[in-house]
Amino acid sequence: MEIEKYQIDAHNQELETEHQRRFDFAAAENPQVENIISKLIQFQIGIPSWALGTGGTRFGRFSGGGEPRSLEEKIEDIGLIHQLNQSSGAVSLHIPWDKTEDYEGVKRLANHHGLRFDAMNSNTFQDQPGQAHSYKFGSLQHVNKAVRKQAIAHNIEVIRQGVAFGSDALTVWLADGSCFPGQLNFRKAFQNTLESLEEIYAALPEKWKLFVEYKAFEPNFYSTTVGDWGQSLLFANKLGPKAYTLVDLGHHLPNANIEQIVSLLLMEGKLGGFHFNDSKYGDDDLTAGSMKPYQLFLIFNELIEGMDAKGIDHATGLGWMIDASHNVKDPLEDLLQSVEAIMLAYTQALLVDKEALAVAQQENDTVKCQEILQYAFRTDARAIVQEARLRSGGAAKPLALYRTLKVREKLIAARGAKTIATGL
Ligand SMILES: [Mn+2]
Repeated sequence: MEIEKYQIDAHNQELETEHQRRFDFAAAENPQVENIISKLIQFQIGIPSWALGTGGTRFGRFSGGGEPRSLEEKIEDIGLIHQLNQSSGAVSLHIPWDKTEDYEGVKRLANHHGLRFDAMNSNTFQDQPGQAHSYKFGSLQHVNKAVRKQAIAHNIEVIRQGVAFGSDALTVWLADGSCFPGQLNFRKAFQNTLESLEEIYAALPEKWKLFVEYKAFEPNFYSTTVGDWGQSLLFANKLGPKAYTLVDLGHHLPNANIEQIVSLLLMEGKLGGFHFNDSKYGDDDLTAGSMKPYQLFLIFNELIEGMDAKGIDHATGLGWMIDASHNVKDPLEDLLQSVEAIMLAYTQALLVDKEALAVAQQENDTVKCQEILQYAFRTDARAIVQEARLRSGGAAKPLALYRTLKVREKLIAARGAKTIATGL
């Protein structure tokens, strides 16, 4: 289904007086507001194809109904989100969950919804039917070269499919590691992984990027072969200029200072992409900004500082993607909330008085540094984000309109209550 333009217009008209009053106040308070709005309009966040169905846990999965049954329906769902918020103009695909033979048809559909193809994701953390070798003991790190070759071939196949879609990046996340001390020779596991990644890297087309994603633990519980940003950066540096580290917010040990990691990776020119989510304990994959909105703001503050220092374009310099999936929310409502939280954190970080902060840092005025950051963080940026969305043709309040139009009910009527999206 698609939302009609007149429905968005009617919704916006109803809220116009209230919005204008709130935006006028925000504009008066923040003289740089036009500059911020033009950045917000450019800023697009990739939606992962696997977040459109209800995620499961190892204990169970509770389908919400009306989930997309095909790649085409996933693209349509992202199109709905993008129609409402105008900030979700990209899709991140996962192979083999999103396998198709009709590349042109899928591209046409994405184009119709104003979507481009963000990084492709390979999968060597599950065995697929008919596969010769098992990934039970790893893929690119495996002690058996035949298993490594199979995993390399899969990644190269994902690149081939990505080329057909018009994507320009491959994200490699490995479940490789070990569950018990002594199970693995760390050095050999690293070297096998590096050799495998080198073969994948050699298959990258011109202008493609390889994102090496790290994760502290799970599914392996003793060691992970790409376990933290140091290991990812080692791989990226050894591979070459097309290889970058990808930071997933949920892939750190508790209380890790992610904003500092981001800052240093940017300094090294090795931060390639981002997976937004939030967590309380580990890789919880919760809605971005739902637990630690201040951390999200601090991360954006470092991102902007680092990108500006290097002259990197905010919208196109890095891959911005959501990676979330959980059990209890309507996935489309969850994604609308995540994108809103990301846009708010980005806006608040743009509001930071960077010159004053640099002076306060130079003077060791710790109190002032905190005041400057928290002044921006405590600014109500909602009307600014809303204004950017309205100027792009989106809805004043995407979530409210989604509910008013009974989108989920219509999806269930069209697709059925028992549909289950492919993926986790
Ligand atoms: Mn991720």
